[in-house]
Amino acid sequence: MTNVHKYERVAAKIRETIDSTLSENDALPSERELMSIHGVSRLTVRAAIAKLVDEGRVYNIQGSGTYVGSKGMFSKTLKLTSFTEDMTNRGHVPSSRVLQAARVSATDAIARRLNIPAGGACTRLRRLRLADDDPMALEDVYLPEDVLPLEELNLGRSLYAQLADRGFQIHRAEQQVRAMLLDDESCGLLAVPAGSAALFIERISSTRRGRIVEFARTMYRADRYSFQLGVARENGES
Ligand code: 16G
Repeated sequence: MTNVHKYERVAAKIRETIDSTLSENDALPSERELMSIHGVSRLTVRAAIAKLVDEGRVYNIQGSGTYVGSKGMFSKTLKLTSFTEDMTNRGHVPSSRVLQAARVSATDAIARRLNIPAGGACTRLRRLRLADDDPMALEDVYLPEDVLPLEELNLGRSLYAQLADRGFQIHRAEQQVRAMLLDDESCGLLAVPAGSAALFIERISSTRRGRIVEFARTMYRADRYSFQLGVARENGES
């Protein structure tokens, strides 16, 4: 059996333990204990934990250990992923309700972000994004028309998969994260009480060659999403 299968098997066992016996913020057994419980190497334990961190199931505190994350919460990491990938990695079924798909002229603000002339043609796609039929996020995406014209947009398919097929594999993104109050319409769509807050992420994504291919604004339900990021001191600081 290869290592890949082994760490996934260990991750599945740890998931079962979390679901059946542990609560939020409880500590997982130490690395050494997990090695002996599952009869695997440190490397395999680390790979299993890394997978669970990615899934938002657990979080690490350096020098202390690994702890159970909030149940029912999705933790977004710094990995560049699509909604479809995020949800499938966590074992949920993603779907979307299309609220708008249109050809629009870029306002100054949108044009600046996409690095196209003001008034330039864009494809706009607004979707309610769901996991297992539960509303999770409201997403409004603008793409330069030559990247993905409306006539070629497949509304039922992952946007990133379509971009990759067209040779626009997303390589990096600039993101801004902030809190935002949702208006009544958005609260209705997301099935949250009026006046609820959202975790708001703006993303400008580009290809390896530096071509900007999307400007996306996503409002995540604040009761279901957190944002996980590692921070470190610059070299030389203590
Ligand atoms: C994510 C991206 C969004 C992208 C979408 C594509 C963030 C903050 N945003 O929601 O920029 O347009 O995925 O999803 O992660 P899709 O490939 O499932 O259609």
